[in-house]
Amino acid sequence: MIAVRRICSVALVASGLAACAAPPRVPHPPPPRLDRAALVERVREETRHAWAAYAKYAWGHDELRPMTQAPRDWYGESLLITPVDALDTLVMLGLGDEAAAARKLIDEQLSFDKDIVVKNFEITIRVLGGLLSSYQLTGDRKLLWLADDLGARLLPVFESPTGMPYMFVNLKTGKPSGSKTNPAEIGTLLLEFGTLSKLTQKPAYYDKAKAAVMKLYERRSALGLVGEEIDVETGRWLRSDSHVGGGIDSYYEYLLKAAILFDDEDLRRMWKTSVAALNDRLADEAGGHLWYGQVDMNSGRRTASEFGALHAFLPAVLVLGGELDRARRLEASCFQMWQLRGIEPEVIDYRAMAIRSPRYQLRPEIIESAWYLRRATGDAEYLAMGKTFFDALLAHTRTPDGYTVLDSVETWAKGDLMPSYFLAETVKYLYLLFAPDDAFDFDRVVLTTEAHPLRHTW
Ligand code: DMJ
Repeated sequence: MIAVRRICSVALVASGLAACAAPPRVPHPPPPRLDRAALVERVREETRHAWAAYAKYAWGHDELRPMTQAPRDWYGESLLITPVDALDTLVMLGLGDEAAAARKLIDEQLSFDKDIVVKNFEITIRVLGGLLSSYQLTGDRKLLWLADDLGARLLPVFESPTGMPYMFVNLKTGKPSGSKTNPAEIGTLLLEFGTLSKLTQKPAYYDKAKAAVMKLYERRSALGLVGEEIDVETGRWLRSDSHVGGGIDSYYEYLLKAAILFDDEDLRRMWKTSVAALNDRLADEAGGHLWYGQVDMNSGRRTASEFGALHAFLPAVLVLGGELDRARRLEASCFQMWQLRGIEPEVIDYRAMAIRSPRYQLRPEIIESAWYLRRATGDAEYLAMGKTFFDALLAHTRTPDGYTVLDSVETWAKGDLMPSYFLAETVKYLYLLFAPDDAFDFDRVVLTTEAHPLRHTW
C-alpha cells in the first residue's frame, strides 16, 4: 500500500496535481468577465505614462533610460527612434496631444544627413516602417519625404556580390559594411522597402529587397532550412544552426506577410515550402506541449531545445498562414513559459523547463500572438491571457518614469531601458487585444515585425 501511495504521489507531483485520489469533478468556474473598456482605458493611461517619461527625460533622443532618468542615443546623434516608432501607436490610441507633439518633433528635427554607421535592419523596421505607417495614418507628406530620404541612404546595403544586404551603412557616405549577417537582417526589409516603392513609385526599393530575400531562399539546405549566419560576399553559411529565434525569426514572418501585402506568388510559394520545413524539422513535443527547437540545417540533427520570448512571434504568423491548431498549441506553450516565473524569461530549455537567460526585455511577441488568436477564434481565453500579461507588466516593469526591462525574472532586478518597441508594439498589442473587435479597419493591412500597420493602397 505504501509503495502504491509513493508511486502515486510521484506521478502526481510530476503531473503537477495536488492529491492522489481522483478529485471530485467540480466544473471550472467560468472565467470572470473582463471589463474590456476599463482595460483599454488603463492601457491608454499607461501609454501616456511611458510617453510622458520619454518627453520629460529624453525628449529629442532615441530612447529613455527610466531608472537613471537619462536619454540614450544609439549612434551618438539622435534619429528620434522612440518618437518615430511610437507615433502610429499614439495616433491609434487617440492620444491626440502626444501624437501632435511627436509629429512636430519629427517634422522639425529629424534628419538623416549624418555621418553615422547604422544597422540597416533596426533602422528599417523601427524608423522606415514607423515613418511609412504614420504617413498612411496622418497624410503628413513630410513623413513620406523623410522615408524616401532614409530609403535612398539605406539602399547601398544591397551592393554586395550576392545582392544580399550588408549589415551596416553610413547614412552620409553610403559606405556599407558588415558582410557577416543573418536571415532576419536580410529578409526583414521587404514590407518597408516594398511599401516605399509603391508609395513613391520607385521600383528599386522593392526589387532590391525582394532579390535579396530570393538569394537567401536559394541558399536553403536540402531540408528547406536556413542557418544562423551567412556571408553576403561569398554567399556561404557560417553557422548552420536552424531555429525560429532571434536572427532568423522575422525572415519567415516576412515571407508570408509580404506575400499577403503585395499579392506576390513567389513569396507565397517560398513561405509554404519554408513553413513545411519548420513544421517537419523544428517542431518538437515535450511535456505534452508543442515547441520549435534547434536543428542543424543540413543534417536535421537536434542541437538544442531552447525557446524564448522572441520565438513567441510564431503563433501569430501561423494564424496568418491558416495553421490555427498549431498556433493555439504553441501559444499555450508560450504561456507555460510565461508562468514559470510570472513573466517570461528571454530563453528557456523546454525539456528541462529551466531558465537559460533570465532577462525580460519588455518584448511584445507573446501578446501579439494572443491578439491574432483572439481575432481568429473569438476565444475569451486570450483576453484573460492578455490581462495576465498586463498585470505582470504593471507589477514588475512599471517605474515612476515609464517602463523598464528586467535584468532577471528570477530576482526581479530591474535594468535601465525602455526600448522603442515598447511603445511601438507592446502597448499597441495590449490595446488591440482589449479594444472592441471592430475598433480599427484592418482591411488590406499588414502589421510589420515592429507592429507598424501598412495598408495596401496601390
Ligand atoms: C522588435 O524590435 C521586432 O519585433 C523585431 O523583429 C524583433 N523583436 C523586437 C521586439 O522584441
